[in-house]
Order: sequence, then C-alpha cells, then structure tokens
Amino acid sequence: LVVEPLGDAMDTAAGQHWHAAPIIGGKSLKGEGDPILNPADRRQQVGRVTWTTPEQADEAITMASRAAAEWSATTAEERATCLDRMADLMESHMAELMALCVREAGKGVPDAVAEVREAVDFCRYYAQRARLDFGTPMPLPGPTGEKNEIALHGRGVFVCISPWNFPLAIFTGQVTAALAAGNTVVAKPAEQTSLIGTRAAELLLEAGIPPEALQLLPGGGDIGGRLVADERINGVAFTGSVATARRINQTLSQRQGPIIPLIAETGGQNAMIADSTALPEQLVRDVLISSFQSAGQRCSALRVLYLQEDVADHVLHMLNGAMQELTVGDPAWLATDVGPVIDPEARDGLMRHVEAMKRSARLVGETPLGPDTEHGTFVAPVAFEINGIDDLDDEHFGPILHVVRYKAGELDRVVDAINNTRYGLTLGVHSRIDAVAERVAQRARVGNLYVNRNQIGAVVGVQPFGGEGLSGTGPKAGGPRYLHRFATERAVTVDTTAAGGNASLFAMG
Ligand code: UN1
Repeated sequence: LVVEPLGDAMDTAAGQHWHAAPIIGGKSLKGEGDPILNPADRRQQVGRVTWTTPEQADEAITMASRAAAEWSATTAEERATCLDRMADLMESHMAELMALCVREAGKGVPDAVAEVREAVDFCRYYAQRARLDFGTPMPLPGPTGEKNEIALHGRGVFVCISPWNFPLAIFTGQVTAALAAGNTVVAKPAEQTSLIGTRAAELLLEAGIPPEALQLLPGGGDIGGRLVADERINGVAFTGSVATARRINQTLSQRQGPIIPLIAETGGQNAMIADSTALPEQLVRDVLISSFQSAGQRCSALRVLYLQEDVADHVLHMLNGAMQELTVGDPAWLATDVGPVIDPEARDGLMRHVEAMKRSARLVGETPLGPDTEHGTFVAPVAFEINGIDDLDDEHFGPILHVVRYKAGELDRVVDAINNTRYGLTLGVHSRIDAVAERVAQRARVGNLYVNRNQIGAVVGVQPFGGEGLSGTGPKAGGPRYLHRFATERAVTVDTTAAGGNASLFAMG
C-alpha cells in the first residue's frame, strides 16, 4: 500500500503558484524569475524565484538600519507576542509548509512534520526566553547610594544566512532569535530553498513583525557576501559550511566599521563508538536513523561508526541486511525512508566520494535505488569500512557511512582520533557500561553527546544544539543563552546620593 498523505495539500499549494522574491519594506518584488525544480523529479517545477539585485540588497539594509532604533525600543513582551503568533500561524499552515519542505527540499513526510514542529518550537522557546531575559533589567549589588543594573539590548541590524537542510526550522530559528533580542533582520535563505524562506517571511509579517524590521532577500553567495561586507550591519548569524564561515570571517575582519559577532554553526565529522556490550538490534536501528534519515543531510548525522572488533562482523552483517530493506524514492510517499539529496551538485560530489571509496575501501552494504528515481538527485545509502577517521578528507554531507574497527583497550585512542578532526558536533556512544560513556564524555570535545540512542533530532529547549572547533562558535541554538549572543549588555549605574541622600539628610535635620 502506498499513500501520498499530502496529495490535497500539494494540489492546493500548486494552485497557489509558489513564488520566491525579495520582500523589502513589506513589498514583494516579484519578477518573472527562474524555475525551482523538485529534487525528487527534476522535470517538475515547484515554483519560481526572483533573485535579489545588489541595489535591492542595499535598499534592504538601509531600511533595516532606519528601523533598528524603533524596533529595539519595543518591549520584550511585544516582540515575544509576535513570535507566539508566528508559531500559531505555522501550525495553521502545517500542510502547506510540509508540502513545501517535501517538494522544494526533498524532505520525507516524517522529516517535514518535524521541520514545522521545530520551527514552531523555536518561536515559542525564544518568545519565552525573551520574556525572561529581556523583560526587566537585572539588579546588581553595589554600595549604598548607588543603583546598579544590567540589561540586554538589540545590536542593530542582524544578517541571517540559513541553510537548505533545515529550510524552515533554522531560517525561523535564526530570524526569530535576532528579532526577539531586539534586532532588525536582513535574511538570506539558502538559494536552494528560497520558496520556504519566502513563505516563512510572509508569515512573520502576518504575525505582526513590522515590514521595516524584516527584509527577505533570496539570493546566492554574491548577495550574502555583499550583506556581510556592509558597514551598517551589526551581527551575522550563519549556518552552513566551514568554508563559507571562513569567508564571512575574512570579510568581517576587513571591514572598517565596528567589530561585530559571527554566530556560526557549521559541519561535523560525527562519530559513534559502539563497544561489545551494545545491544545489536538497537545499535543497528540507531545507526540507520543517524546516518540515513534525511538522506544524511544533517550536520548532526553519523559519518564514522567505530565498532569494537569482536562484535563488528555480526553488527555489520545485520546492518547490511537492514540497509537492503530501506526504500529510496519520492519523499512524498509515506513508505519512503530515504529521499533525494538537494541538487545535482550535491549528488555529483557525493558520487565522486562513493566511487573513490569503492576503489579503496571495503563495501559493507548498499541500498538498492527504488523505481522512478532516474529523474531525481538520488544517492543510495552506502557503508564502507575504512582504517580510521583520518582517512576522510572532509565531511561528506549525504547518506554515506564509514565504519572503523577498534580493539578493546583503545577507547582513549579512538576518542583522540575523533577529536583530531577538530570538528566537535555530535558523538554517539553505545555501551551498557556506564564508565565507558562517562570516560568518553570526559575526553571528547563535542557539543552534543548521545548515549545509547540515535544522534540526530535535537529538540529545542531539551537538547540545545551546536558544536565547537570547526563545528561552530556557539552558543547553542534552542538553548537558554542563544539570544544573549544577539544582544549587547548595558550596565547602568545611578548615583542616588545626590537626590535621595540629601533629601533624607534634610528630613533628619
Ligand atoms: C543541522 O543539520 O544543521 O539535531 C542541524 C538535529 C537537528 C539540528 C541539525 N535538530 O539533527
């Protein structure tokens, strides 16, 4: 039985003629635009996109700078109310947003549900954090006759550059964090998912964000580079590749203007360590989810599985069997486990790695491609055995798993090898011995450690997400201190003796 649960939503949505375009001062600047293709079948057009011109990018920054003072003077409660309304709006547009995630980003149905939920959670969580931390200044102790307090304020204009792999959740997370902290925002969604970014921006405006406070600019690296180089911006939030984060850093360092923060969340070379006490059935299930869900296109995804050698053959045999059962195909079907990768460039890069691995490494298992995949950008899940994590040149952002055998007694060496990649995002441990997980937690330099479970799908407010080293700057998204990095702290000291002290002296006299 195959079910296309989004059939109606797809039809309705198609009738809406999705069109991504710059939104400047609340005005949508639609031109004829270019077609956007469905990654599962590139003969299908999902919508169109009108790209931002350099002049429009300048105009957007002008507008956001002019609005900065007024928006930062709003109360945290007013801003939080807009975020709560955005959460409600996304819930009431759930089917359309899911359809967009499936059609434009190639997300499977369960991933599309999770995507909208995560975006909703970001709004509600940051609304709550804004009320708690930005509502009233925090009083500080001081000598008698002096009043001291510290308060958080917006920095000005924030540029938010978001990725295609969480096109709604991370876009919404960055933008609402910046807005909640009192900044105006110029947002550039990934060019592959301009429709979703545009739809999210439209909903934010509908939720009550003033049109001057949020500018939406569909575009590529040229527009992103232009925004980051502009002297008038006061901060950058970026999620994407290490290479782009470095370029942004370089551009920021060359500006003559103020020194401003870069909040970067980048990639990972994420490992899992499974010792001989791991429960094989659970381990195999968690490896499948961590490596192949979302076609491996999560920065949290598992790339290198370290298996203790005495159980390796057994586990790999089971893993291969399970991989044969995965269904690769159209993500709109509920029966599909693995959808396409985002675009031909991504597929070609991954296939080059797969070909190189087939020449140099042992094949552990490969999922057969399903029928009707020839017109999409599909990569079949595949696993190879390699000698160590340092065999890999870089992060391969797709459904490719690498397996390494290790011997009992080598745990510290394994953790050191993982640390040596200088990435530090997620790490999984499967062991029934508490001391093993504790030892790894002590030694590993990672942002998110998962014990005896899969290592993806961090939940907002529950598993604050983000790494260290090459994986990003922190603070953790969906964590209690995320908004602080979007803000400045102002300490205010008032000498109360002149008025208060004198008055009381006179009263006594
Ligand atoms: C990313 O892939 O950019 O834990 C972030 C997860 C997600 C975050 C992934 N919540 O898989």
